[in-house]
Amino acid sequence: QLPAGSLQLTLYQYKTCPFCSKVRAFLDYHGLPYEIVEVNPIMRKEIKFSSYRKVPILLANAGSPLQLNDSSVIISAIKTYLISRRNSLEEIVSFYPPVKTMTEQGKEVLEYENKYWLMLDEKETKRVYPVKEVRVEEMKWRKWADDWLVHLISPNVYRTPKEALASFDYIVREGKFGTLEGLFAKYVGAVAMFFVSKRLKKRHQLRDDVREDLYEAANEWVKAVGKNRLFMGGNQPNLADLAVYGVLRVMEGLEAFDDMMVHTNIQPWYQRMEEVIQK
Ligand SMILES: N[C@@H](CCC(=O)N[C@@H](CS)C(=O)NCC(=O)O)C(=O)O
Repeated sequence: QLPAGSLQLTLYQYKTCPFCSKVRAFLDYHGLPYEIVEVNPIMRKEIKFSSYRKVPILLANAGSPLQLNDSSVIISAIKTYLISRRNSLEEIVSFYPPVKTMTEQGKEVLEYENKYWLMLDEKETKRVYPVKEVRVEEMKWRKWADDWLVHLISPNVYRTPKEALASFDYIVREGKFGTLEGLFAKYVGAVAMFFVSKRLKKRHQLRDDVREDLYEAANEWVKAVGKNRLFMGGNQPNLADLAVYGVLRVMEGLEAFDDMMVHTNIQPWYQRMEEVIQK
């Protein structure tokens, strides 16, 4: 583990963004201190310094300043750095190069190679992943959190006009908005996202009742963890536990979250996650 104070971290985020929440869950669980810069989602002045236009962005200083983009790259790179001090953080980050790819919709996007892979040597791998299967499983479910679970959020939290308004009320309350801006964002945002969420529902082929997909996902996760361990990582969460928890957490306080707690088996695992992260 790191000697205290040797990694200076600044997280640029929207508080209610699932990718940012995932990074916070990871940093909090590992006891890494960091500063937060809440980004105003309308002007995004705070991240004008960056050519990468999304959040989260993590500025890391382990001797020299370095910008890390993409939640899964951030998590894999820092985790690698915590386990193995063979390479500088800069070298580790270079193992996750951005590549241009096409989405199914024909849109050009940046993806990061190897983003679920920790850059460990044989000895470190044995220590962290005593059997190969747990490494494969962790990667599979981290990817599932990014590629499936996150897509269930918008259709669920903007499902009805009332829910869309409640969601935006929460986003504005938690986020960084000017007074007028916030009022504007709340009503215009809620109406816009109500319609956008219908499009997202179609794009990701969710069922008509989007709750069904959310419940199924939650139960699928609980089933994957199984009855014989507290977390997917065993007695302690692994990166998949942290990812799933980080994503689901952004729905806290909203109807979709309460419904999920009532109608699925996820609560005991979720509470265990809350406990280990608060510690
Ligand atoms: N793959 C990225 C996705 C990040 C992302 O989509 N962030 C959203 C906020 S939830 C964003 O910044 N969107 C602004 C934009 O796309 O212009 C990650 O895992 O960090």
